Amino acid sequence: MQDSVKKVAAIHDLSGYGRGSLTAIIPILSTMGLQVCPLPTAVLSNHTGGFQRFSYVDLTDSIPEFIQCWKEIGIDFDSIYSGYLGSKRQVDMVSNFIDDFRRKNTLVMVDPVMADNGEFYTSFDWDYVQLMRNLIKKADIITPNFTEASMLLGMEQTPSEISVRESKEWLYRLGEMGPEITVITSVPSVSDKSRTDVLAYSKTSNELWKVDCQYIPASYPGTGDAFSSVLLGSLLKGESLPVAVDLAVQFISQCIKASFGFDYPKEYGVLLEKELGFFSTHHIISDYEKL
Ligand code: PXL
Repeated sequence: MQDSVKKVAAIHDLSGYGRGSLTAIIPILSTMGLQVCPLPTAVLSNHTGGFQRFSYVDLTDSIPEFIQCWKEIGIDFDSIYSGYLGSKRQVDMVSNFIDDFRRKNTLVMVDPVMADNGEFYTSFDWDYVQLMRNLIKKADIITPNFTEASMLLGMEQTPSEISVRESKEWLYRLGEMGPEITVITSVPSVSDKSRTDVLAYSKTSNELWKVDCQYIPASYPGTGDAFSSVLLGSLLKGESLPVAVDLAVQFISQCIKASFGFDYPKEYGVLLEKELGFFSTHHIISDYEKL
């Protein structure tokens, strides 16, 4: 018998400080009324974006036994959501996990976490991009940022701007690589250099959507994980794609606005805890448009 709370297998690292990966994903999805079942890929003292150093325990060798226990329990997941992986070997493990645990209605989201602002995160490289190209074939939905999207498309340099025609082409080409839905974040806006867009494409309905975001001159690590979590949670709760994207943009913008006025290091992350109440109030859909 199914229980009434949907379950998400969340395959990400646990970074003890900095409000990224599981420390953002768990509170967000839980507050949205979903059960998060974490499959930790690595344990870090803090994320790798901006601190002097970090400690790192790669959990690759523990994963097979971990998954075997889940198989023995017989857990049925409503969603499988992967992000920051702890080693290249883990990509195959995630791929097999999807094959083993996917059911008819399981929503598989792959966030190809590997780069931002035109650069790889520490310890990612072009071999990893190739592995991600294979993994996204199995995804229902992918959520690359602008840099990751350009890398998946094989561009050595991430462009600093993009026309509407080119961005549509990016979405179609990423769709051809496998996923049913492609969502690209942090796309530089054509019409207004002070804004960024989130673009979404659904292959079956052949529709393209855009939600634009006010630019705030600060980038906080972990907001990509928070964005994808709100998007996934909203889809699992039955929202349409444009509404789910819109809600994710609203939540992230609110988190950034709540944090920006305080003077503390950006690598500590947005003040997520102050904004989780967002999910207990009704939201007006603000700003999506068809491309
Ligand atoms: O937010 C992406 C992310 C996830 N996990 C770790 C990271 C980063 C980005 O820097 O370092 C460990």
